[in-house]
Amino acid sequence: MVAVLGDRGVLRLRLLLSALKPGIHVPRAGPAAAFGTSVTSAKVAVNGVQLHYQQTGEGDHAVLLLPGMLGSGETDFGPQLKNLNKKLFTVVAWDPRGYGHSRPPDRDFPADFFERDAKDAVDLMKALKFKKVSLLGWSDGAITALIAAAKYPSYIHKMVIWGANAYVTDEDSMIYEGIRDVSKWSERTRKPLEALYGLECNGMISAHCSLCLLGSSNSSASASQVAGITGNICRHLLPQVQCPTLIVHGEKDPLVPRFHADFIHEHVKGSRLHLMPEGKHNLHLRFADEFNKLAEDFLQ
Ligand code: TYC
Ligand code: MN
Repeated sequence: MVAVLGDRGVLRLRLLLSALKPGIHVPRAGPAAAFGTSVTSAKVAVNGVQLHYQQTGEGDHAVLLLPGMLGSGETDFGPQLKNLNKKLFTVVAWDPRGYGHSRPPDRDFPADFFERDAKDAVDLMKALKFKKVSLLGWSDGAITALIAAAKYPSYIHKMVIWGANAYVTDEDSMIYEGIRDVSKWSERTRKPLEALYGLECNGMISAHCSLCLLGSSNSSASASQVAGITGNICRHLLPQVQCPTLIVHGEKDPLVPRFHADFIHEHVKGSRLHLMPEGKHNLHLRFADEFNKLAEDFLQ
């Protein structure tokens, strides 16, 4: 794993692991929380599971925040729940099934897990009675957002995505192999995930990796067969996206090379690409104010 990466790979891995550390925890709304700034937390039955979400703001414009692999609203979107404009937006951050507080059930990774997440996300917002929503998706959440926008175009208003890859190359596979073994992660990165998921997180990351490592010579044949189209995640769906789309890319992202953002930009009609020269994978946490302003301006 780490040995496979070489020096440059080890450096990127280290950068990645620092990017994976959880964001700011948003406290649950207490009875004394000031009106208009509180973050509420609830569960609703969607497609046979209890999906957990956090909600804040009272604006007319509904925005769904979609977290990354193993992520949840509270670990991935602290600064967005806290600071996105609450007069303009009603912000919902969801925990996909099997992640965060949307458990049980334990997470599984069928071949179509991104499509399943996309349907769950849309059906969650419909269950909450939103007529139309915008999406802010990070990494796996950005892939989910792309699929949702392609498959349910009439329901999606606008979309901001960052850290997505629509397909997998050998370079991606090498990066991915490097993060697969959780026991090699730093304690600081490993502990919060183990606190949330126990030792399950090993199996979860491994299962997620098996399905996404389709371009890798190390990937098992069965994983490629399960997912059907070698190396593809959602590239075939990009031409179907109809909503205004902003792609943000951190030029120092150690996990997702620039060509992925360029590819999505090229294949999503009318999309805009915004580069953040100092941004890494977690640019919305590290440069939260800049990111929030960018997203707010685009959504309006
Ligand atoms: N999509 C993963 C996430 O949600 C991160 C990741 C990106 C992993 C690219 C591997 O090749 C990869 N955190
Ligand atoms: Mn919690």
